[in-house]
Amino acid sequence: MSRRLFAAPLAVLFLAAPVAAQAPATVSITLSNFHIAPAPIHLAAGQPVRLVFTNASGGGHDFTAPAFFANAHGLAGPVERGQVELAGHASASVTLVPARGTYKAKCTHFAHKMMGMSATIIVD
Ligand SMILES: [Cu+2]
Repeated sequence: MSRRLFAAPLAVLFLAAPVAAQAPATVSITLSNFHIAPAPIHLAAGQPVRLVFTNASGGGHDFTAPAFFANAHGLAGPVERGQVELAGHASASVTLVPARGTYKAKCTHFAHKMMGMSATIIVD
């Protein structure tokens, strides 16, 4: 058997490894009574990112941004109908590649947006 047959698959593994090992940047988003931080949420277009949502309060909140999640690629995590639901003191992690644009985010629990739970997501 020639050496060339072994060399080709090894070269592919070698080239693929650095890309696979590259972890996405982490951006922390905190929900509390009655605030979403940071505001605005600033992300880089086309760059994979891990969003870590933390509910700092005892009551439930959600992070609702249907257009933001619908336009993103490679979404992985507990997003249902454009929404991440967080019970008191819960956290959740969502990985995605955001698409360029400006999006609105809010909490849809009764009157929470009115009390301050909204944010703008700027992807550029
Ligand atoms: Cu809320």
